[in-house]
Amino acid sequence: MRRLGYARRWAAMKPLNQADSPAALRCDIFCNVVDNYGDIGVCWRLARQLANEQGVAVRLWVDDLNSLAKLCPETDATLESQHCRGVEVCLWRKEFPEVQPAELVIEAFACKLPQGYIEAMAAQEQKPVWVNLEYLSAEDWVHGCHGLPSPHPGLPLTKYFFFPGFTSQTGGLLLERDLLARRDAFQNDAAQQRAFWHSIGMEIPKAGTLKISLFGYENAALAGLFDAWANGTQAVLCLVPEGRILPQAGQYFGDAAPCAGKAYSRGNLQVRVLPFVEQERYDELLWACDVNFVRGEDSCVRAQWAAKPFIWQIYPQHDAVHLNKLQAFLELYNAPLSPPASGAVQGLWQAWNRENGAGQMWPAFVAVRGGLDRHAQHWARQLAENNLALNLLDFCQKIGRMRAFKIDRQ
Ligand code: TRH
Repeated sequence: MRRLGYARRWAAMKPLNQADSPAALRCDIFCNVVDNYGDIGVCWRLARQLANEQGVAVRLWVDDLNSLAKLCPETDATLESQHCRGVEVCLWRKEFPEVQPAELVIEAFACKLPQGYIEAMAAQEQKPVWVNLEYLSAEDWVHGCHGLPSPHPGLPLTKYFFFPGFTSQTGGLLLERDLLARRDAFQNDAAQQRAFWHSIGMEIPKAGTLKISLFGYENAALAGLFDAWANGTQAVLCLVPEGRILPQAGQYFGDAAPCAGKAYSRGNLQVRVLPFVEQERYDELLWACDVNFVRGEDSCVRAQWAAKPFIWQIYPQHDAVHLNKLQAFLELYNAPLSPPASGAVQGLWQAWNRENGAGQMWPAFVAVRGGLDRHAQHWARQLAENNLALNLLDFCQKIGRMRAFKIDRQ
């Protein structure tokens, strides 16, 4: 896929970033990459937003630069420290250097901070605000835990739990200031859409073609879903970014080595394999499609900002606890829907996550697409009122151990 030059666009931007000024708030974000791209995806997005929208001097400590390089290709995975898109990116090694802790310390997803760093935090006269940014969940218990303090057992430090979420009793979701305006501009501008399709080597698909993006983990239900699309009455174009589900997509068409650029077809189904693109470009794919299959955490949130019907493959956990998380979200998301629409979403999402019967559930889902479109737009507008980065900065000021700094609410 052609690069659209985000790096250049970023470099040309008027620097909102006050990171060089002595007044800039300093923030360290710690990211331990467990697997996939969700941990670094969330941290990288938050880091960019704090730096570029709020003028915060952000240092992102990450233990796997290769993962970051997938999301931000100008990252040099051989460097200990570098600046990318307004963020100081540092390799988090086991032997952690002696550094002065920042005023705001974000430990992502309960990764364990280096002991020396914790001691250095405790030694500061003005203790940093220490926040554990948690995983996203729609479960009710989150309301009671968001913002809770956890005093350190042996040091004069308190860590606070900060939960992203979908209601006003949570920390909200990551949303860049201009995202929804950029989305609307894209969706109302044929030239931008044409540029997107050209960038993946295609013309704008014919009217009436259902465009679907498919980002997911391995899923035994894929063949049944492909059958439903291939045998359906409507033309379907399915765009599959390179990743864990791709081998199965290739297998369906008898190709043991599917890769970016390849195309397949059967009946009414056309499949196109796309390269994994840098994080800022992934949104365009979601905006350009009519229905989006997403996974994990961050792509699921992006699908919600795209305001299109979507199907979420949740990150699988032991003892199927993820299915409770899935159901909690479904109940919240489906609440305003009519019974047929709610039943269709419930049916397809459960089938996709249980890896069984997604093809059978597809016709009911696609039949209520108009209502789902309207719901998705309303849902995105409602969620946009609860912005995680702003909430996080407000939270820091509220707990009152930090000097005053300006929060830009534009
Ligand atoms: O990669 P994931 O499966 O991440 C998961 C989840 O976050 C899960 O909660 C966590 O526990 C686990 O990782 C360790 O899915 P997620 O969260 O959607 O992250 C994918 C990121 O990749 C997201 O930031 C979007 C980005 N992306 C691109 O930048 N380019 C692309 O082409 C695509 C398809 C995705």
